[in-house]
Amino acid sequence: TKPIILQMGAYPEWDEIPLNAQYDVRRYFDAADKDAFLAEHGKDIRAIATRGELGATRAHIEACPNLELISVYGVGYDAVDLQACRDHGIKVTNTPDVLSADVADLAVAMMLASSRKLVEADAWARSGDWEKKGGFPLNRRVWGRRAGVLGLGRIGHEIAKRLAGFDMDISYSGSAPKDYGSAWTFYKSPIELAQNCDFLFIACSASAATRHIVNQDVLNALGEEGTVINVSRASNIDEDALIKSLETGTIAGAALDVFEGEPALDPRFKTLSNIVLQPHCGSGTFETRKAMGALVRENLDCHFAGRPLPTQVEL
Ligand code: 8YV
Repeated sequence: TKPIILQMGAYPEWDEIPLNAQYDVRRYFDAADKDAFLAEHGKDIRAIATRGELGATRAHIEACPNLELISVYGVGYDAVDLQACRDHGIKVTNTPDVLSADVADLAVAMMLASSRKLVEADAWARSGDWEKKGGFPLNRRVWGRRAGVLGLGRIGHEIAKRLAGFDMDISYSGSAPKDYGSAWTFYKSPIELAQNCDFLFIACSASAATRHIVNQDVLNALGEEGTVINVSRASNIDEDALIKSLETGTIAGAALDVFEGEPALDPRFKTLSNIVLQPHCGSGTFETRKAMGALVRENLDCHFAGRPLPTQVEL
């Protein structure tokens, strides 16, 4: 008999097919009455397959008394209640590394789009403004300017490597300096980092400790020439302070792939002109999503075969 797993959100067809071949999958996201569904299936569930943004709450976890593992499709596992996992001895896996380069590519694209006004320039050419009004208004250069990376982990390192190709002056912040044998400057505090950069990339993993790490003080330190680029989690920025800073010109702009309450955005984001919006698609390439799906299954398969988990999260 196949192990019974609870699936929290939809996966692409190329993941659904092998997952359903290997496991008896109970589709939580299809259930009309979620509580009744959990009450009926909870005791049979041995693993949860979820997505980064969906995670699993304490209520989900405690509704499954025979749960052993939560396999997350995503590097970020902040939406999983880790304390509940510790309390009940449940293992957690994620999908690190396979997505870092794609997320870094998007972060750099967002910097370019924001500074060189790609979206507006496309509209200028498309709408006929070019013929009617003449050349597109000038914008700010990217190369040679100062970049700060908050969180030089796997994704942050990929971002910094790419920015080096733009001859940027690169600094970073995090819990401790990293030894990459490079000339990148370490600043202990996010405020110092913001004071010393034009483009502030947020690439740290999200936890209670990093909640609103980019607050009003950090935005003030970034200043009116500065742009925030967030490819991590919305909780790493005080969104209200960010919106006010964009409205008043305290900072120059923002490029965001993540939002509080996504996919429903704070409506103020939709009216701001100094902002680039992305619908949480940093890892959204066929190549990476296939690798993520494969890793979700590999962790499940290893668990049920009694083999070491390839990418277990330390709890
Ligand atoms: C995914 C992510 O969009 O890896 C993460 O933490 O947020 C993204 O890669 C998401 O987890 C897919 O559901």
